[in-house]
Amino acid sequence: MSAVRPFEPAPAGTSLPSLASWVADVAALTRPDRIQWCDGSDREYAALIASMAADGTLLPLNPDTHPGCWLHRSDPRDVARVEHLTFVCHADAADAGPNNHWMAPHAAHAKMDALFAGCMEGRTLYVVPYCMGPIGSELARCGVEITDSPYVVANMRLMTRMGADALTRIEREGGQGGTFVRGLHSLGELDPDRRFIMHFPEELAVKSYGSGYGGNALLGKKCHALRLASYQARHEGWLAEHMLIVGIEDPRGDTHYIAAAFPSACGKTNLAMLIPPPAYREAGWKVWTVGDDICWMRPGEDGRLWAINPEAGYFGVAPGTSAASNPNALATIQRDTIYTNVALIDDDQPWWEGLDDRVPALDWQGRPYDPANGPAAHPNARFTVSARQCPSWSPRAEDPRGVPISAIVFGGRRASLVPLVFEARDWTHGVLIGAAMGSETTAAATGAVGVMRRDPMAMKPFCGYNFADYFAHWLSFDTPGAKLPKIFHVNWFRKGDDGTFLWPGFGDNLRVLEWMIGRVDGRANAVETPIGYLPTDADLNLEGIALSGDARATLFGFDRAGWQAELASIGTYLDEYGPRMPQGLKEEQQWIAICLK
Ligand code: OXD
Ligand code: MN
Repeated sequence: MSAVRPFEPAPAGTSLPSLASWVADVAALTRPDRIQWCDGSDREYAALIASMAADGTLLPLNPDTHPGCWLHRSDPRDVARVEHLTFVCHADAADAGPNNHWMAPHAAHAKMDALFAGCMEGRTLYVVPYCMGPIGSELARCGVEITDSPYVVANMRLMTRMGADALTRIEREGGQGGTFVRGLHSLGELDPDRRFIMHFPEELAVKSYGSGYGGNALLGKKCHALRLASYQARHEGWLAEHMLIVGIEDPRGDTHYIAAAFPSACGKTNLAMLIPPPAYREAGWKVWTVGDDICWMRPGEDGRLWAINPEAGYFGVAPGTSAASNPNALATIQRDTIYTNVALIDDDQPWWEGLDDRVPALDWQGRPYDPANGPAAHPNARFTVSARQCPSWSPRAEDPRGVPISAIVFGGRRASLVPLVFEARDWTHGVLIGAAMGSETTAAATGAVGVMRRDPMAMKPFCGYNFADYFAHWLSFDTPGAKLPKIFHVNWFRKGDDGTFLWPGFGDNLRVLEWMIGRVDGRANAVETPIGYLPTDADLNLEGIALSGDARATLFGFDRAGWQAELASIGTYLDEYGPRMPQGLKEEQQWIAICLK
């Protein structure tokens, strides 16, 4: 055992008294050996990487094929988000809603502080100031994460604007009475029985203990940019959403920005980095990636919604990423990338299921690969990389004003019933479509995979307050003078009777986006049905893809009996929220149910 060192108070790494005293209080509780204020420099990143390489936290990958790339192997009990251990601690349980686990703030603080007591002995406490969004943007918001994990610090550097500039903004805003998100994280013992992710929206604070996994530990991402930000956004009149942002440039040079919400591991990164089919490329279509996971939107003076991606990097799912599914992602992660829980080829190249037909040598736990042990890469294996490395990266991602949103897309994995695409009649109908979203669960969270659950706006694990109030907040954007985006629903995952996917997906999804843009510009046709406007197969450009008559009928069809049952189930779901559920949404559901009779 290492000798107990006398505690040294934090050197004043900031001129902001509230930040200095918080760091000192945390240090007094957690008793680290040393405190490091992170400046976000290349030198600091290199030193962090070197220390993790020295103690085996990171393993070097093949420097010829993957320069600057590293592999981290997680504790096998710590590989995904833990929704059952994630709490939203409002003073009043009703404010958290049935969509969240709740604990009273005083009880949650007591529980967490007991875990944090002395937990950093022998470790370094890193103070990580960060900004979510371009540093100079009014839409951006700042936070400080305290962590004892150098892996978290290195990932935060890739995923956020982290370091000295963020600290300057925090100090300036603090001096003007502003505030910042306080995130406290420790790896603890990585014991699942001593693991909790607690959010305190009313205090703009997070306490996360016992996990090093991205969604639980990189506190700028899900904890700040979604759970706390959604709450903050409601009070400040904006939206914090689990959405990608992609720019679609047509052959005339006009770019429409689309925000799309899909549940975790349902292809947001692929859609954000889509490569147009050959004929579209030749015609001059281009795709620009602004963000792949989170979108903050606010009405501008012109009445449109303006959006930023609060993140600066991608924390993407590796399995399934290939030259066919997402060549841009593959090019992005060829260098300067941290891989987590992927397998290795015998020359230390990273590998995962779906990449290619090479045979891995070691699985994600470092064991000689044996198919009897399951997949070589963990199904939720990840890459962390700076967004700027993406060939389709949009310079507008740095625009402090953000980008104007033309269309919002909701979607999930639905093997049956839900057609390829349909359009909401108006904003209220669109909010209902988002509220009713359903999807089959994936490996991004622990628990059963492939079970259909309602995941409104893909925010089920991420909304920091009662969904009923959240839907009311969405509805409130429909004001006189607002020029709101059109709302659509897509389903790339419809299956035929033989269980195979009917729609080719990936680059061909641009055909669907082209129809949406046509609808936004008033050029494309659709048929009105009780569930919204549907294109016929003649309204989309399907040239060059093979779709049988049956596939067309299913993808563009509308099954009245099936939708009657779906609307009844949506009604039951909305009722779970009791009288807080906005009447306007219930009336919309009832109206569609009547139209379906
Ligand atoms: C993610 C997730 O990591 O949604 O983006 O789980
Ligand atoms: Mn996500």
